[in-house]
Amino acid sequence: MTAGEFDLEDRSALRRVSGLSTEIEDVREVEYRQVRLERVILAGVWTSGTLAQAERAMRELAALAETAGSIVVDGVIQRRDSPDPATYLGSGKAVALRDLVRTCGADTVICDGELSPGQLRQLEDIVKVKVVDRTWLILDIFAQHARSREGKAQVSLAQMQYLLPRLRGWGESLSRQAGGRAGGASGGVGTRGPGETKIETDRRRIRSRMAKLRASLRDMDTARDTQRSARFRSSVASVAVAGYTNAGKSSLLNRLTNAGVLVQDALFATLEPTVRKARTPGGREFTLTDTVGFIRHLPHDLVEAFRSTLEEIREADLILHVVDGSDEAPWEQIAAVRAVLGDLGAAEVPELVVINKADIADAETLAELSRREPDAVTVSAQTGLGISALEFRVEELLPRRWVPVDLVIPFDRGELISRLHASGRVDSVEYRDDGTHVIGQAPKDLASALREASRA
Ligand SMILES: Nc1nc2c(ncn2[C@@H]2O[C@H](COP(=O)(O)OP(=O)(O)OP(=O)(O)O)[C@@H](O)[C@H]2O)c(=O)[nH]1
Ligand SMILES: [Mg+2]
Repeated sequence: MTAGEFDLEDRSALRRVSGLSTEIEDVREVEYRQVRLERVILAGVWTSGTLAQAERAMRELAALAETAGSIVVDGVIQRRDSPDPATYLGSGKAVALRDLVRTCGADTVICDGELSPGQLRQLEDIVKVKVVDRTWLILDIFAQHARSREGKAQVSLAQMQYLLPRLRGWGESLSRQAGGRAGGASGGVGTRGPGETKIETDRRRIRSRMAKLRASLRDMDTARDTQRSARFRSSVASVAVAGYTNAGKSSLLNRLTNAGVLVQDALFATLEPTVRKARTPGGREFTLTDTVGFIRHLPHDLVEAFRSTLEEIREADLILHVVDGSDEAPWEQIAAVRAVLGDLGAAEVPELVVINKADIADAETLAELSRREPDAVTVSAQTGLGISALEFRVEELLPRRWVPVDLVIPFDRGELISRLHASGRVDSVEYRDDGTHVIGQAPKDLASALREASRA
């Protein structure tokens, strides 16, 4: 059994139990819209773009729902200029949706998009089953998949941020208070309903929980900074593997490094960045980091929560932007990924587009992709096609923070020559009476160590 398979079992077991991280427990007591759904109906509003795009969005929503563990029984789209401010779908369509819910025996409706607290509540009042939105669905998948302490804390934080304005009754109590003031009645303790007091308490509890989470995340961040700067001092170049969810980032990392990272035909299989050492064909060492996948409209709270993890991408020397070549419209994924990269301040990092899944991709799509992305490399992480060409491209694109060395190193400092082989380049070696005469290129810190040794 590989480590990956073990992860997988672990994960399904988690899902059966509750699919929640312990950190969120106190929020659940208040109101937690779990997406531990059995039978769901998807609902979308098609406001712009082509029908094909609208349908793709719904298929993606279905894939997300399935990843969260639900069975999709049906899906409906309504064409509208904009979602209904009160009920998301128009009120007539909302009633039709209620009938569909009844007929199918569905227990949840998932709306494509991010709904306001009011929209969620009002639509729920009509369809009479739980209503959640795409944002919550993604947050839920992240909660199911988070495994490290940091990942769990990040997801909890994003979930609480999302829940805070959506606590049941929250809207009503606010308007009650405002109404009281407008009517000239004296505000104050006596005029507040008992419900509000409870909500205020819940809100305070969540806020203080969030503050604690933020503080512990800051600590973890400091620890990672230390690791990162250690890596930086060693002048090892870093490559981040980024891209749309399910594009094959982990598969590529495995192919390039034999890392054994969990690969799954599921969205957001990877949440924790995995760092592995790799080597270019020329023998240069670099680090390769697997990262969380992106998606259209990645919930903003999640991007914020994962910002520190995603910093790996911003500080990389090179981004391998993995694209699923077998997708119907991979260029839409490319655009979505670049939008998130821009959001993260990583737009300036050199990017190499890697078109993956060439083994199952449609020839026309591949041709269209190479037309749009002429510098892209086409590979299959599965079959190994194009991988060595990719490795050579990576070698070319890695920055050379090296300085030339031409020195005689005493024989008892042979380890320095080995380090030069590993992290620099050796052009010639000649054994002389006074030591090893080596000519090559070395990262700065190694170059100074070599210089010092040659003086001794
Ligand atoms: N046919 C084919 N399938 C591939 C290839 N690369 C990856 N896959 C499949 O695509 C699915 C997703 O692969 P992953 O490597 O988990 O993708 P990822 O980008 O890491 O996904 P997340 O971590 O969920 O964002 C898996 O079912 C893989 O087996 C490929 O080159 N060809
Ligand atoms: Mg992955």
